[in-house]
This record gives sequence, C-alpha cells and structure tokens, in this order.
Amino acid sequence: MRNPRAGFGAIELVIAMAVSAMIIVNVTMVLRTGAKAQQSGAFAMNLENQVEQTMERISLAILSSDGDSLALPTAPFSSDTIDYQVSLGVQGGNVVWSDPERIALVPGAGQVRWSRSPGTPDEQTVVWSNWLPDFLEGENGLNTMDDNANGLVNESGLAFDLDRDLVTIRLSITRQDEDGNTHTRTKMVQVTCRN
Ligand SMILES: [Ca+2]
Ligand SMILES: [Ca+2]
Repeated sequence: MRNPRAGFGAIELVIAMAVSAMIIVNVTMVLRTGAKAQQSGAFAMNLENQVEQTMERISLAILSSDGDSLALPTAPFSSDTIDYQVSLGVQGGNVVWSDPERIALVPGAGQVRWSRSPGTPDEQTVVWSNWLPDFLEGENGLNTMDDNANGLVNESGLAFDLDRDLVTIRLSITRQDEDGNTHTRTKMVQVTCRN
C-alpha cells in the first residue's frame, strides 16, 4: 500500500526544485545584467578617452602653430583640414618654423590623420583616431542648414573654423558596441595660437 504522505513529499520536492531553479535563473540574470552594464560603462569610458586624447593632440599642435599662416574659413563655413607650421624656437632673433604639418579627416576612412611635409616624397603620416563620422554629431550634410545649431553648416566629423586668432575645433567619434548599439561622443575646444 502506498503511503499518501510519500506522494505529497514528491510534489513538495518538485515545487522546491522549481523554486530554486527560478532563484538560480534570477540570480544569473542579475549577474549578467551587471556584467553588461559594466561592459557598456567601460565602452563609454574608452570612447570618451579617445575623444579626449585626439582632441588634446590636435589642440596642442594648433597652440604652438603660426597663427598668421592659418588659412581657415569663418563660421558658418568650416574645414576638415588644417595646415600649419610649429614654432621650433628662436635663432638669431628669428622664429624657426617646422616643416609644414597637416591634420585632416580622411573621407571614407573616418580617420584623423596627422602628416608632416604632406604631398612630398618625405611625407610622414600617423593616424590619430578612427571611427569618425562624415558629419559632426547631429549634422545632416545633405542640406543647407545648421542642423545641430552650433553655428556651422554641414560641418564634418572633424571641423576647424577661425575667428581672428581663435581656432575652434570640433570632433565626433562614433563606435558600435558588441550589441550593435551606436555610441557617439562630441567635443569642442577653442584654441588661441601662441605665436
Ligand atoms: Ca552645424
Ligand atoms: Ca546641415
């Protein structure tokens, strides 16, 4: 004869197992979400660092350049390229200038490229950043409007403009994370040439 209490015990056991399974699933989900948040936090931080670092390199170069020689447009126009020479010091009362240097957005490649002696056989180039969009964050280039209301019309992912001796630099970097979500960071810095 079967003991009714034994059957009851089995059901209780099944329920207990189901409950613990649910708890395990929940804990795992919480852990996963935590790891995900940490991952996306690290991603955002990386992106932020990259924008900071690239902007710092660009602004340092412009800071020590010959302000009088900068041929940049004035807002609402802008350029994705800057040609400059850096002061190497003073010799015999004259400022000694470096070979011509250039910082430019390479269209299609989405790169910020620094070069020395561009267009000559001695040209040296270094990529300072990847993942630049064609147009600055919020700007739709296929029109005649300043879509992101920053005073420039259709500015590129890297944009320079000049107001007397004040150079404004704008930069956007856009990357996709593992889940295919797009993240964009934009920074603006204004620099007055020392020389
Ligand atoms: Ca704009
Ligand atoms: Ca536009």
